[in-house]
Amino acid sequence: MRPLLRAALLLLAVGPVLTGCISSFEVPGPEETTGSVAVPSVPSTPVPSPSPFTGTVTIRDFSFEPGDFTAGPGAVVTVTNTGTAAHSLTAQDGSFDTGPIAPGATAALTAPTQPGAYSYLCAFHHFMRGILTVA
Ligand SMILES: [Cu+2]
Repeated sequence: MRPLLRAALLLLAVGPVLTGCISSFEVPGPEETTGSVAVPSVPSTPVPSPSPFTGTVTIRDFSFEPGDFTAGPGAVVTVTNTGTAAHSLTAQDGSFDTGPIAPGATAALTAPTQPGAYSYLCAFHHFMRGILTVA
């Protein structure tokens, strides 16, 4: 490609972008005057006190990571299945159950409100086990 033609094409590509930037600086949006900061929404945990575990349990083929974890009463735990088979995170006493989680899918698990240690397993693979401690 000839250098002159190349420069002209570059100018055509960049020109509208520069114009857009300049006009947006001249006209501030109404959201800039409110002072509030939008935070990306994460499922809020209706927990009366801060929970020591606020993260995510990741299911791999075939284990929970972490298998043993602690959550606050009623805390919402995100369970992500990164494996290639469907899994679940199911309390042995039936107090919580994500139901089947398809490969690549995410489920929300609400911890029991009663403090204690809850053994859980995968309903499909009973050798996949862990303990959710509510404290
Ligand atoms: Cu499983």
